Amino acid sequence: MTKIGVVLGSKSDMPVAEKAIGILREFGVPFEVRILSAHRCPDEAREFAASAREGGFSVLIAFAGMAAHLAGALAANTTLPVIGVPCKGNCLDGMDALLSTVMMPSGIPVATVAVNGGANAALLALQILGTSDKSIAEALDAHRAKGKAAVLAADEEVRSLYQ
Ligand code: RP5
Repeated sequence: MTKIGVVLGSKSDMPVAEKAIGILREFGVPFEVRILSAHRCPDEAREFAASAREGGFSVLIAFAGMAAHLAGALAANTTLPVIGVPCKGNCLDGMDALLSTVMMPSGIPVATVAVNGGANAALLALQILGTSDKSIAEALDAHRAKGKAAVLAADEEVRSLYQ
């Protein structure tokens, strides 16, 4: 089966990446985790992206904070779908990373999720794979059904508490 690439700009992005890794484990989809900075090791980041398709990857998820150029730098070197996750740093509430990730020039798209949106990044990657893999599509339907059941159970609880 095809793999998802989980690429972090720094080890310090791991708490956000773990949200994605948890989802990918839950779905049992193969993935690989790398730490490759667009700024501190640009040659290695470029080489990874340029060889990702032949390396068996179908989608890349990039986690980076501050001047978050990792998703864009990967996208510049592959036509695989790249999902960018802006990570909140110590200042500016993640707006720095959000704008750096989302404001890509025309021709080089990055599908950007919310600041610290690791779970949605994994789900979006799975949805991309689910366009051609029926078992992943069915697992996504089951995941949605679980989310719906949790909300309806919470609704039932508050209604009984506050009637
Ligand atoms: C970015 O700079 C990384 O993705 C990280 O979010 C941020 C800070 O990196 P460290 O100084 O913690 O390694 O490139």
